[in-house]
Amino acid sequence: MNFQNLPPIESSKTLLDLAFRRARERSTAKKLTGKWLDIIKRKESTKIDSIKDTLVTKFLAILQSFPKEYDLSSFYVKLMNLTLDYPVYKKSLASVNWGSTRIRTFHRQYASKINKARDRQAITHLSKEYYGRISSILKQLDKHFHYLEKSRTIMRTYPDIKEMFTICIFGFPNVGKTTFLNKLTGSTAMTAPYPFTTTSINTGYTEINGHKIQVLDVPGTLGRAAKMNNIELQAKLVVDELAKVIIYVFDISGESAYTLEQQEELLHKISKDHLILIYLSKKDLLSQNQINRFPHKHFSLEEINKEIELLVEI
Ligand SMILES: Nc1nc2c(ncn2[C@@H]2O[C@H](COP(=O)(O)OP(=O)(O)OP(=O)(O)O)[C@@H](O)[C@H]2O)c(=O)[nH]1
Ligand SMILES: [Mg+2]
Repeated sequence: MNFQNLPPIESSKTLLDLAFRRARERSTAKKLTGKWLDIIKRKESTKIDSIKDTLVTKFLAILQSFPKEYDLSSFYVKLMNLTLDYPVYKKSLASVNWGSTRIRTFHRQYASKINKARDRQAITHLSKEYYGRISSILKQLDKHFHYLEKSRTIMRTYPDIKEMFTICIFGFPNVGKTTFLNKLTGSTAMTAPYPFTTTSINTGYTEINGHKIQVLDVPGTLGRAAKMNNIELQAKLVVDELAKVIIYVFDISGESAYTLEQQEELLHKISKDHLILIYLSKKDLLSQNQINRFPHKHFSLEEINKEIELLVEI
């Protein structure tokens, strides 16, 4: 599922302004002839049709493009539950559906009443009543539109994950995770000499012995259990749910500002449930002595490739 193309959601006021403006334009577009009362009826009918059409079309676009549970893999359902207030999200979509039905019902009722009206005053009165009802529906929907728009901005940061053998690159900020992703997969994700460069999950792909492999570079996490932000939550879910192997990147060059002990603590946390391969980055900045003193078994890029080759065959 590609979450990048979800349409932006306007406020109730913007939608109403648009619907009324289009209605005015449509009702004055054609010069009508015939009996005076019929002309008024046709003008008003055109307006109320146009308002219904504009709004229902907009609502349908929302309902068709915003994902529902049955459209998604369990990973994305969990991701939505983790990063959104999922019951509120579902209620907001249900409310848009309710709004669409109400607008069509009112439209049918008022179209019929206007058609039967006998004088200009009655038609004007009915039109005003219809506009009032539509405005009231839109007012009730405003908070739901607002929540869907907020959800959209969160969903836009979701990674485009495929169901295939997945490796995660993990570690503290600025240790060289994205640089390693680029080396492993030949991708060109952005790297920079400061922490938190990667603000959403980078994906790269590589092929080993005919097996396609997805490599996810998750943003530098500080491994805080509580109060994780949206991206940290995504990172944790990716690691917990998808990773067959984690490549844990250590930086002991002093560039990343985290001590060996801090990096070991995070490694310890994730080691319990995962298969880990340690990669020592920035070796060009280290002396042979420093490398020798590093207390963990670590793998070069070529060795990591070989290990993955073995794992993917299993
Ligand atoms: N000298 C040297 N610098 C490296 C190496 N690997 C990464 N760097 C540098 O370290 C800095 C951080 O690298 P990134 O790959 O952006 O680090 P990251 O872990 O993805 O950082 P965040 O996304 O911010 O968490 C960049 O300036 C890289 O050029 C390396 O092997 N040697
Ligand atoms: Mg990065």
